[in-house]
Amino acid sequence: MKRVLLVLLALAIPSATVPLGAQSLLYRAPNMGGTWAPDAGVVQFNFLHRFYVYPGAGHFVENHPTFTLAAGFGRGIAFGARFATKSIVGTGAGAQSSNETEVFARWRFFGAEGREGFTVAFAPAYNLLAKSVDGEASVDWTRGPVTLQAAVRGVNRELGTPGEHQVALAGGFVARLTRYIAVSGDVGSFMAPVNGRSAWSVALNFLIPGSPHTFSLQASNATSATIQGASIGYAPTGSTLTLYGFEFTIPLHLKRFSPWFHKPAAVVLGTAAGATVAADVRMDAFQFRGDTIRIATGQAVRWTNADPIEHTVTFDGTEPGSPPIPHDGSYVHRFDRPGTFTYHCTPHPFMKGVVIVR
Ligand SMILES: [Cu+2]
Repeated sequence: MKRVLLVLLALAIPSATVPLGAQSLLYRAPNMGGTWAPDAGVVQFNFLHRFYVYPGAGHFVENHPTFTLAAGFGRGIAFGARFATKSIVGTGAGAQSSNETEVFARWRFFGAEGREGFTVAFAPAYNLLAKSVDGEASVDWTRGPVTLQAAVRGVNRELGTPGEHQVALAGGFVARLTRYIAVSGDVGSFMAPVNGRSAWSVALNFLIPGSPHTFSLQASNATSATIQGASIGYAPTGSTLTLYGFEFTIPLHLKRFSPWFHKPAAVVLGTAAGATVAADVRMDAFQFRGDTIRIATGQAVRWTNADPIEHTVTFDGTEPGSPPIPHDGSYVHRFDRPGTFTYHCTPHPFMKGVVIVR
């Protein structure tokens, strides 16, 4: 039993490390760009949603979402965009809109997200609302359960001000309490402070077991996750104004979508072992079509799965059954003794059939 547990543990560890190439929130504080670059062939979609509840009887809720979409091209290079629909970066002088869009590239030229030691990345960006060339240099340092992060940000035209050059500094940390839960926080500020409005955040982060997804619950005073948005708070430092929210990270492996474009090769499971295939049974719309089949001893039956999900042929007696049969796959089985062989589908036990062998 102990040995079984050890084997299970050994299997669990690699799966827990899956999100490392996928901007895990267990390795990045909420307002930090970090050093992540999706692996080649992976599109990363992050949904950050923060909201502010106005005090008073109305409890009016103001929403501040930021969508991040980035594609990995290998060698630590990613291209992406952020779109924030209600950014305070878009208020004040020079603002036409609260819709803030930032396009960026990131080159992680040293280390890897979540690896022990230092990781370094550079991210040039362009903020379309501010018409500003921005950039961020990020360093992460990981040792065991702790990751420390630092960033230097340059902004060519700061929005919400007369559009001056700006430099911001930011720092954050992540502490992993377990393999699945971490706490994180950060603070960042423009260095020629505008109303002293530094940005801060704290978060409780979760890896969703058995998935590549991470989720966080956050409090912050920043209204967008762009280089500019993550460097400025919604209210002067020292005020109690706090936005609450969450972030969800979704890596999409493009090869998962290949069935959209390529018909997968038909899989044939089992073997007739030289016998004649005397009957065909289609698995279609969660039914075995031809639910009673009559064959002679030494003949074989072929089941073909026409459904887009997997089915099995699992005998109720001692006759060996099939592994999961994929879409368009088939399973062939030879019956060497006479009898009545009832069977069902393991994932869908209401699917039933009979083979009568004379
Ligand atoms: Cu089934």
